[in-house]
Amino acid sequence: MKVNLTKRKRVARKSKRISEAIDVLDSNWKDGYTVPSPYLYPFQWLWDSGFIALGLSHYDEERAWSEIEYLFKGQWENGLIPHIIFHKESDLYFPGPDIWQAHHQSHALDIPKSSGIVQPPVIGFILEEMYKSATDKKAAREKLLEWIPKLYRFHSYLYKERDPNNEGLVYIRHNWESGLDNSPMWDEALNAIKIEDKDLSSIRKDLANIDASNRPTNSEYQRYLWLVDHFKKNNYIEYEIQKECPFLIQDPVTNALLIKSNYALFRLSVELGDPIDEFEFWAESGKKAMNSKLWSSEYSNYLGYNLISDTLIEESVNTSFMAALYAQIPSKSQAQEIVHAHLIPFDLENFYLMPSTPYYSEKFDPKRYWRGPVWVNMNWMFMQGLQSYEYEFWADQVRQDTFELIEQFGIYEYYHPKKSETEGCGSSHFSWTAALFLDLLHRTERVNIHS
Ligand code: 9WN
Repeated sequence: MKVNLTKRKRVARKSKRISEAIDVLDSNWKDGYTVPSPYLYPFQWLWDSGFIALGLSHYDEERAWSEIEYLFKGQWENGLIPHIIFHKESDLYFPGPDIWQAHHQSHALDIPKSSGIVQPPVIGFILEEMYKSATDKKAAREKLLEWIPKLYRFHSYLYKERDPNNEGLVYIRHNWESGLDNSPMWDEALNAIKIEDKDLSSIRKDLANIDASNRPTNSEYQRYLWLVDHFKKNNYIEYEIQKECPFLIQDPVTNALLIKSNYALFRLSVELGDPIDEFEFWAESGKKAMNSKLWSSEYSNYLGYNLISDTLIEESVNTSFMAALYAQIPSKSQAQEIVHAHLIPFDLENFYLMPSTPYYSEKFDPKRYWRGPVWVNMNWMFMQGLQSYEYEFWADQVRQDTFELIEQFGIYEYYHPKKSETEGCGSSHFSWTAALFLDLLHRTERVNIHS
């Protein structure tokens, strides 16, 4: 009897969250695209829109396609798809277009204005998912025919301009490009930037709504802006930026997701009858390079590589193996090492899977952004990665924890991982959490989503 009641309560809570998730996506919709958060992130973001489009595709395909189309509206002449597109004005976010000043560059667009950096290239594998579930395959094929060449230009830009030694691995030149903004992986490179201390609290907009303990620190933010300034001074010309950029890092997450997208785009190009072999070539060489250059058997993980100091970054964070498993980069035996090192000893009783930074790390900070909290997009990748290597038990644990966090604490940007202290952190009404919650329900429980 008790079991039934509990189950009934859970079902009620789940269906309440489903309608909340749809409300979040509806209210963050801006006539063509979705903002990640109504008050913290009021523009269109690259990898957010990928996850959001996938969630939308389960109940409003038209909006899902539009989400992607709006990203391409911001694509630069050199192929770069910016991490933020400022379609409409808003003074809720810093740094806005006036700080980036990217629209003055010959290879950028005047309208829409945008930032001048990228974010993880997720759109390739998102499009494959959307194509699989599309109800009107003919219309979907038409979109793909138009968009695959655009993604080809984006990936070509990455390999041509950001792989100076032709290794099959692209670099990021700003921590924001990784999507994992203040991960401890970036500390070493950022700390090498010498700055004069200046208080940014009056210009930062994030601190107006979010507790400072959840966000990057003042000195981190100063360094983020130093890099933006360096790009501006070099007119966003890649080879000029490279010359004196203190932050050039081969990041495991960016590369894993790029490889995943390359494989997906190769398969889609075959499906359309016009195979683009370069996608497969990039995917294969990237995979090899990740396993030879970035894999560390000491940490049973992929590490970042700092091209300035020419060393591996000795900072093993969970997000790296989560994305690598999703992209099926590790061999079976490497996957086994990952599970043995990071999951078998995991303290399931006290922590939710999977903190972004290990809870035993000195750098672990359970509320601060990418230095500890659980993020739904990373869990979503991790669960599928574990499934693909047939670690069903662990995949199920990740699935259950993700549902429990959302159902119990609400639709937040990220979550404090310690069970005795868990709460939703960062922004409430966060779009990708809502979208991937819907996708997970559809994917794992075959729930039909209706708006
Ligand atoms: C900078 C929008 C973005 C996410 C990133 C997340 C955060 C921005 C910020 O918000 O970054 O791009 O101002 O903190 O770290 O992953 O895409 O949701």
